[in-house]
Amino acid sequence: MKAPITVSVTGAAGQIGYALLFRIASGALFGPDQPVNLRLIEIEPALPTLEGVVMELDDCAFPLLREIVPTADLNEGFRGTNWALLVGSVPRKAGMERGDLLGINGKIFTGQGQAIAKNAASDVRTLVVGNPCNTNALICASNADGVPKDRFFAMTRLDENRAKSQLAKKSGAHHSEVTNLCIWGNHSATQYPDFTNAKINGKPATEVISDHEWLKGEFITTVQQRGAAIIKARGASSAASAANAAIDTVVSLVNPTPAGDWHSVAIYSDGSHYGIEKGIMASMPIRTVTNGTWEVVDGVPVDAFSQGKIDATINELLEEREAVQNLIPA
Ligand code: NAX
Repeated sequence: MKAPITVSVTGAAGQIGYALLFRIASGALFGPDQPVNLRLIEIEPALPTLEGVVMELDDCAFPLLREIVPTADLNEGFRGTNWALLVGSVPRKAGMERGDLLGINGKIFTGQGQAIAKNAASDVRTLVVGNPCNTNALICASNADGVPKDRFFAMTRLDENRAKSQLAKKSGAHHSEVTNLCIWGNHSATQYPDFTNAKINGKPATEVISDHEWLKGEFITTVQQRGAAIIKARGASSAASAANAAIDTVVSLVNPTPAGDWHSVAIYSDGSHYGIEKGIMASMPIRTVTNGTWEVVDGVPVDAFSQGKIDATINELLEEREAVQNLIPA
């Protein structure tokens, strides 16, 4: 039997947590022969709810699930962790400005970054889901002294999956036939789902879909506004699809990317790709080489239309960084 992989999940008693934990425990991240430990982190008031989730995990008797540790203590929660999935954050409340939200959540991620650096396994990788996820991930990475920046990621995979689904519906293809879909920039309403390089059954999406006005307009806004549309329809924000995207992200980071394709995830920009400034967490096309190594796919054509959209979303990330400068050690 293989040694277990330890996965820490913050916000474990929340709605994404509820959709995520049972899939991790059943083997969705690392396959059917890989045992897992779960370290579940919540704030004190949510511990009773978390206890109920733990009871349900127990009651599944998952063959792959070894240890479950529910805790409000960050040192305990990140001890020995190989994968930290940072889902928990404070939702935006009425009257709260964007800057307030950045500041409140930013403080959570300084502490979590420090605790990861102090307690996690030497191969730890961290995926931030809690919003504003790009800038939270930047704060976390910047406060995790000694952990290489290329081990931090922020989730834009839900946006990629949403975009693939929209292109599939429009073209009549199956969503599995849509490839090379990159989300650029921020996981926010400025994100750019790049249809200009997407392929459907190996052909450019712009050839398969002749309605270019739709691609440049409704397609982009549908993907950008999908989260809001789900809140309107369901009365609650996306949870199962977000959990699914977190699983897809990890699976794509531990398995080599199929030849010629890429996947979307926000990574720490080192300033050497696509003119994107150093020191922000920006989504771009990534390919995984081996479990633990990935690279930016360079040379993806960026036309003038795309460049305008990428500039807008990168500018937003720079503004967000400016707003939390005090939480990023020099
Ligand atoms: P919930 O409000 O259901 O759950 C959040 C949980 O986090 C709560 O149980 C809360 O007690 C916990 N929490 C708060 N502060 C914490 C802290 N300091 N340490 C540990 N736990 C803490 O939200 P849910 O629907 O699960 O969404 C979680 C986050 O994901 C939100 O920030 C949300 O905006 C974000 N999302 C990100 C997406 C993405 O694509 N990157 C898409 C879905 C989702 O909107």
